[in-house]
This record gives sequence, structure tokens and C-alpha cells, in this order.
Amino acid sequence: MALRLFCQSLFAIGALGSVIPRADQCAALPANHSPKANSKLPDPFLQLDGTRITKKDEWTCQRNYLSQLIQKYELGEYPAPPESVTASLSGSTLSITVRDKGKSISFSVSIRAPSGAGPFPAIIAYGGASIPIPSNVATIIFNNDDIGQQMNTGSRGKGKFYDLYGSGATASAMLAWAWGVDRIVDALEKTPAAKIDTKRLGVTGCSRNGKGALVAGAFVERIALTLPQESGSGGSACWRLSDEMKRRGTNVQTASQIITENVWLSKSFEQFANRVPNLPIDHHELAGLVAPRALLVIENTSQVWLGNMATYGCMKTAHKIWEALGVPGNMGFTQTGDHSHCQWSSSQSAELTAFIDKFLIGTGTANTNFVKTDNSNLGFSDNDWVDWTVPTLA
Ligand code: MCU
Repeated sequence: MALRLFCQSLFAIGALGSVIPRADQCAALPANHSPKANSKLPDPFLQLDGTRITKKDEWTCQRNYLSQLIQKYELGEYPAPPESVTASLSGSTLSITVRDKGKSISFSVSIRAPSGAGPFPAIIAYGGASIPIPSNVATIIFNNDDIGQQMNTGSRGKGKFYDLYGSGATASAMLAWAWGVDRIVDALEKTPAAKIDTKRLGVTGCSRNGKGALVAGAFVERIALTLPQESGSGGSACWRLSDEMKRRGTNVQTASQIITENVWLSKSFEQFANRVPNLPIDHHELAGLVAPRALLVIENTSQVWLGNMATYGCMKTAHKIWEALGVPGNMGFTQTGDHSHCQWSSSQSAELTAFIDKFLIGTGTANTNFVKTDNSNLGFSDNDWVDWTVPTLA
């Protein structure tokens, strides 16, 4: 499996002045890796050798290890950076051409930027934003379906990503879209006339596109703020918790159902659909790939299918990763039921504004450390699902 180049420089200096390895210097997952069954939410700090990380500097390779597990068993392989990306701006349209291994594809995004010289922070919105984006932040509309189709299970291997890498590429649609976001950032970096500050980029999407936004934040390290909205199962829900809700009689989307609906997950995930405890990771760890960068997860208790307990419990557990890294204020979870699916509710505006102000605009001081739900009867208990402690990483 190709390792991703996560960092630009060869080495970075860590918290205590130690040298942090670049992610492509982390160990590759052994080809004969075989997952062990675990009915609880797996320990995100547990390394392949059975010991736990003890230092913040070790997160780079632990994150890389979790990313490799997620690629192998759930999302497919994330390609190494392509040979070339070129971009041209015409009005508000940024056209992007990607070349790799003798092939090329082109796609475009539309940019709505504030007036003035910039550069401005921006939010990349899958399909269009269903959160309110303030007028001093640009919006970049990404037609993710153009990169990886998501009509139904017949969409596997269709879209521009697969035109470039082949219809047999293992990457699922969600990973193909994340790759598209990576290329948008490449293009923005090369196009100062677009007036976008690539150090202040967010990504959002709702529902199926919310699942995708979370995956983009997990895989694209140049995204500063990840804002998945009502992503539910396949996004902010943990598979183990969705299965538990189903056992309790709630009509939620589970792994066994989702693989019959669409191509958001890889073919290799299908072997786990009816034996979720064998999956060596769960979505608290997918979310954890965003850490220590900023993540605000927005959910909706009025939508049973999303798995209200599954998203709350999963993200409450994910928050422990930011706690261990000493940046609990870089991750928030908000869940209210006073609105229909993907319709914005002002009850979540203060939380969204706190994150955008702090992590994109750079002026915010409001609290961003919260895990909140308006339903106190969800029935999630740490004791039932988390058999590990939160380490204090040195
Ligand atoms: C919440 O996201 C999905 C859900 O996973 C699907 O089962 C359902 O068909 O569609 C939702 C969605 O994307 O709604 C727009």
C-alpha cells in the first residue's frame, strides 16, 4: 500500500524538541496483517506491536497506522500525489487538470469570494453548503459526484477518479472525493488570483456528502476545519454502535444495509458488514485522523436513520483523542432535533460560528470544547464501549 506524504518538510520539531518522523517514514502495515475481533470501540492509541503510544510526537505514525487500517479494510487505497496538477481561473471558475501515469482528467469548481483583495479563508462544500457560511469566508462548490459517482451500487469505479486510476481502483467514492479535495488545494496553492488562503480551508457536506466531508478532513491534512453535517452511518456513527441500536429495535442504517445502497465504502469493507466486531477500526478513529486539526460534527436527533446514539457515542469517544493530544478545544459535537434533514437550525449557529471564527477567520475566543446532545436518553455509556483510558501524552 502506498504511503501518503503527509508533511511537507523532512522533519518537524515536536513538543519537547524531539524529531517527529514524516508520515512516509512510518512503518507500513504488514501484508499479512489480520484483524483481531473486538466488540468494544478499539483503543486508538494501541500500536501494531501491542503497546500504547505515550508521547504526542508518536501521533504522526499512530495516525498513519490507523489510516492504513482504514484504507485496507474500509475505504480502499489513497493514491500517492499525482505527477502534475495545473489550474486556470476564468471568472469564478477554477479549472483543474490532473496528470498521472500517462493519463489526465479535468474538473472545475466554482468560487464565491468576498469582495476585496484577500486572500480569504474558504469552505469547500460538497454539492453546495447547507450550513450558513459567513460573508467574509469564500465558498468553493465541489461537484464530488463528478469525481466518484454515487447513484447506487452500480456506481462502483465510475467517475473521473476512476478514469485516471482505472475502474478497478480500490478507493471507494468517499476516498475518491477526498482525493479531489486534495487536488483542489493543489490548484488553489498555484492560483493566487483565486484569492484563497490555503492555510485557512474548511470542508463541509450534508448527509452522504457529510460522510464524504469527514473523510476529506481525515485524509487531507491541508484542511484546517472539517464540518460534517448529519453524516450518520458511514460518517460520524460507529458501526458497532449502529449495530447495537438495531439490536435494541431502532431503524438505523447499519454496515450490512449501507453496502446494499451505495459505493461509499470499499469492496473490502463488505466482508465485515455482518461481523462488525472483526473490523479493526471504527469511526471514532476515522474522525481521529483529523486530530489535532479542528473538527465540528453537526448531527440531528430528529433523524432516527442517522443513529443518534451511534453518532453521539462515537464522537464522544473520538473527543478523547483530542483530549489526549492536549487540544480538546479543537473538536466539538452538537446534536439537536429541531429541524428536518440538512435544514440549518439557528440552535446550532453559535457553535458553528465559534469554530469558523477560531479556525478559519482566526479571531474567535468562544468555547469550542463541547460534546452536546438535546436527547439525554440516548443510552450510551462509556463503560459499555470503552475499555481503555485516555493517556496523558507527554
Ligand atoms: C445520511 O446519509 C444518507 C444515508 O446514508 C442514506 O441511507 C440515505 O439514502 O440518504 C442519506 C442522504 O444522503 O440523504 C440526502
